[in-house]
Amino acid sequence: MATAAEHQTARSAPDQAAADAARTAAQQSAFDAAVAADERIEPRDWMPDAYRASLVRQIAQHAHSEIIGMQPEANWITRAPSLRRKAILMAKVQDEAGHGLYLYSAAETLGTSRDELLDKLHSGRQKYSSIFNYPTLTWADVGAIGWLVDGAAITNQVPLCRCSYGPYARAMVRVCKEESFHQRQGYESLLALSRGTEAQHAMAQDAVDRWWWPSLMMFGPPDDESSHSEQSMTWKIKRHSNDELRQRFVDICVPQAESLGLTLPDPDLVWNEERGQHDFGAIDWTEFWAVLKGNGPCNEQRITQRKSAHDEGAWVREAAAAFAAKHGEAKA
Ligand code: BYC
Repeated sequence: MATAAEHQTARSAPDQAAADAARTAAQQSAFDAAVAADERIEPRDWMPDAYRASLVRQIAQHAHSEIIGMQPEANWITRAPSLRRKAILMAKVQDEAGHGLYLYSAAETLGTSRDELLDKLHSGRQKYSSIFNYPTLTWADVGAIGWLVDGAAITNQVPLCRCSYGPYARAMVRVCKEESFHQRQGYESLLALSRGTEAQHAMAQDAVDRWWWPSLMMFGPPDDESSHSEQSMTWKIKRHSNDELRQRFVDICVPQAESLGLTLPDPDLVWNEERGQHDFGAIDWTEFWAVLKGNGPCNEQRITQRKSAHDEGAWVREAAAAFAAKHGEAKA
């Protein structure tokens, strides 16, 4: 026979479940209302598990792109053609490390540690941008990356300054300011080459020929193949679709290429009077998916180098942890 206490428990369990369900429904409504009103969701606010997971996925991929993105450009630091160019390039590469730091910190506010994310990057369980799996063959590639890759990044990231998740949106404000400087230095460097000798002009054109299409792929798959866009736009993580941002980028680049005296490698690129936008040629999505699967020209090299940099930096992390422990003891 059940005791009085057992009766009490049996009675209260369904009540408890109903109370929990009502609380979750109220939290969900408050979250939906905040998103609809363009308010920011902050780390201590209630949020749906799927919203948190999608943010961690996107922020992690973004953070990984920043630190892997240091490699192709760092390749040219020792061979920059002047002290001025070297100083600018070093500052830019250092900025990218800083962007990684802001982004890993934003992911930490969602309860995911940097160690965990790096582990997923190193074991291939998380992605980084496809663009960084292409090689930097000449000095002009540094200019082309600044102009096109940072230009694409700005086009994609300015709307992220209005992302519904506060820490990510605030990190993006500073990142975008720095990316603007990066884009201009790339443009200026390419302009110098384009107006230089015939060989320098040809080098600039060759770099643009190689980086144009991969830059368009940075915006992600076409809308009808983008698995996350619709939900991310409902949550106001993303404000525009992949195709919308890609189109915006093409329209921005065409007049800039003209000013640079360089040609964009697309015979189908033409102004469409009716749409008020440029039409452009078909993107090779087979190449994009192959790069994502790990079969780009530099995938293996990038991850190998990243892992060895991580291993070689172990002593720094140990020293920092020992210092923090000692500092903590002294305070106590
Ligand atoms: N590369 O449903 P979708 C930079 C993945 S670097 C690799 O459209 P979403 C910089 C996507 O993750 C630029 N993967 O996804 C640094 C998803 O796979 P999972 C980095 C890509 O998230 C140094 C699947 O394809 N910027 O700034 O709605 C120097 C389906 O895609 C790519 C950012 O990361 C790609 N290009 O939209 C210079 C910005 N595209 O996760 C510059 C923040 C798609 O299901 N991120 N995938 O395994 C975003 O805005 C969005 O995540 C994306 C993709 C637009 C990239």
